[in-house]
Amino acid sequence: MIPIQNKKPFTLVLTLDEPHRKILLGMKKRGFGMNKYNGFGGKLEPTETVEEAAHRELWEESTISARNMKKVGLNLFSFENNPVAMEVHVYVVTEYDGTPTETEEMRPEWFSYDDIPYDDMWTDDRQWIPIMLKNKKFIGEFYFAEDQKRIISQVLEEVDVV
Ligand code: 6OG
Repeated sequence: MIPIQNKKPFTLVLTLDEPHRKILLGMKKRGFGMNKYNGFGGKLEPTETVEEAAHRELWEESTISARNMKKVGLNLFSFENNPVAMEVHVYVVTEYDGTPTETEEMRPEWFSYDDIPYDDMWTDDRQWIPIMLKNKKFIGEFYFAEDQKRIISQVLEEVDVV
């Protein structure tokens, strides 16, 4: 168990085009996770709720505005020799306004559910994204080696309520 004072909240939004079985990912152009595809998200501003932050980050990084948003998962990421864990709240969006557009942080790109670029993503993603795409909810805990690639230990469960 990771003590609560050492967890920092983050958001992560996956936008799905369900009729066409496509997922919107962004190539991260800078900062933590640079050169990896991921959903859109980030840290919370001091006065916002997690969901408000999820909407704002999606807008700031892809220029789309979510019309719906469903909480589907919670991932706790910790790294060897780093006392602060990331508590990442995962949301799915299926309806939005606007067109995904490249920003300073992200280059958006649609991928078929059958062609998700897991080799260019965080190592944990290939484990929980398939659960999410089956419309299931999950809670995960991943402890990474210092190289930020190898997962030393993990727990991942499907749940009814996140
Ligand atoms: P900024 O530094 O851009 O927020 N994030 C992760 N996402 C996945 N899929 N796997 C991980 O495994 C992750 N660690 C962090 C949370 C960082 C963004 O990256 C996500 C945030 O959306 C370790 O503010």
